[in-house]
Amino acid sequence: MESSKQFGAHKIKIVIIGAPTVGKSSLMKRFCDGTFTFSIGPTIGLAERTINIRIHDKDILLNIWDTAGQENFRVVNKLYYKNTSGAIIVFDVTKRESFNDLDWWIKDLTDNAPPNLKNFLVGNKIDLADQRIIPTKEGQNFAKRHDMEYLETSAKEGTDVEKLFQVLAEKILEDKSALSRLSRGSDALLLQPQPKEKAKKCC
Ligand SMILES: Nc1nc2c(ncn2[C@@H]2O[C@H](COP(=O)(O)OP(=O)(O)O)[C@@H](O)[C@H]2O)c(=O)[nH]1
Ligand SMILES: [Mg+2]
Repeated sequence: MESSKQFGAHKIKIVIIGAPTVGKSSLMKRFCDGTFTFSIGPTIGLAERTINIRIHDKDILLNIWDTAGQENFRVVNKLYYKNTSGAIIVFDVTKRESFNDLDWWIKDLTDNAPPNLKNFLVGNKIDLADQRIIPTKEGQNFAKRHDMEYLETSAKEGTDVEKLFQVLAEKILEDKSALSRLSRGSDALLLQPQPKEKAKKCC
């Protein structure tokens, strides 16, 4: 009997966390819709989107969770992190406080998410070059200390946003322990293949 795995698409859950206004929703919107809005606001937190991407000829459903304003009160609950395979931890390169907040977010992730995640540290808003406070090297060093990948993005210009989601999904798929979680968790269903023309569309 042929395995249904051959015909299904893996669903991978990732979460986006970080201080308010660093651009979490904007990164998700840029990736899912290819657009940018100057004021998104916490009330229109995008909650959860699923997008079909292809990695090494495999259809992958990337399920992305965005906070809906609860980060203002630092009360992201366990459900948010449940069955996640990776996290994007965002700071704003023009705001020192958002960089200082990273320790809190990493602790929240470690305390509440499954172990062995693939994580990316992201310095967003690099289009605001003249307002930059956090140098690339500082971001890189922080990421290295916490065993994370590092990338700088602009949700406004679209710089490296696609790369961020794509590479994170690739790293998750490469990791055997993350993959075993995929086939165990309730978020890790093997789904029917998506039609090709639907690739890169949120549902
Ligand atoms: N210049 C610039 N502004 C951005 C960027 N990303 C987000 N913003 C703006 O920063 C504000 C907060 O963005 P939002 O995505 O709501 O942040 P969140 O609270 O982390 O979800 C909004 O006014 C966005 O338009 C970026 O890359 N560059
Ligand atoms: Mg938001």
